[in-house]
Amino acid sequence: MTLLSAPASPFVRKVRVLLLETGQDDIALQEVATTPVATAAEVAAANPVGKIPALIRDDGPTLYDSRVITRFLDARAKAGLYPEHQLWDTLTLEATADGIMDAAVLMVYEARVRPEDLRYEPWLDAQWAKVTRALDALDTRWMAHLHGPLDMGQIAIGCALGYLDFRHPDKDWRKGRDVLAAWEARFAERESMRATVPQA
Ligand SMILES: N[C@@H](CCC(=O)N[C@@H](CS)C(=O)NCC(=O)O)C(=O)O
Repeated sequence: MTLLSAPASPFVRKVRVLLLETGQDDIALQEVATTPVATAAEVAAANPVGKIPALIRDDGPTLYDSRVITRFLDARAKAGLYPEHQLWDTLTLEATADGIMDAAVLMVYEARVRPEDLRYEPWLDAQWAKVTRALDALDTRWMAHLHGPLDMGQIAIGCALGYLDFRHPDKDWRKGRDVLAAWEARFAERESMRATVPQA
């Protein structure tokens, strides 16, 4: 199987961390360069909405959207990263992480892809407001879950926070969030996280 990937993508990183955590080393990574205004041909062929990651399978149709791929690979390894007893919490936490990534990635596209005279500052501010609301929710609702046994919600949050450091260091997401920052510092020490630090 082949994973269409990019070294900076936080959504791809979720899949790569899961692969390392579950010892699945039989999946090839194929790096692609794709943006909303220049979709790579292999990405368009694999995923009609033109996004990575996409998992091209030998034994069935291509899977896309990181949440579908991680669920598939977790089931394949019988790893239990979507534990039945707290499934809806794990999925909601993963959705929170994906929402942070969506907003943070869109902010990068706004700055890099959109011509300067077409940029709209209130839109950027609104994306960042989504991120800060989600971070506040982590602080108030999710810390006990984050400190529990490893699951896909934690992996996704680790990747989302890592992406904020990578692309939006000036925003200083740690400010006023000491507990979350301490959790992130510990989580970032995992071998799987160290091996997948985003690269430009
Ligand atoms: N919901 C998707 C989001 C994936 C996503 O936004 N990937 C970015 C790279 S980080 C992408 O492929 N962007 C290209 C585009 O938006 O056309 C997932 O979880 O896989």
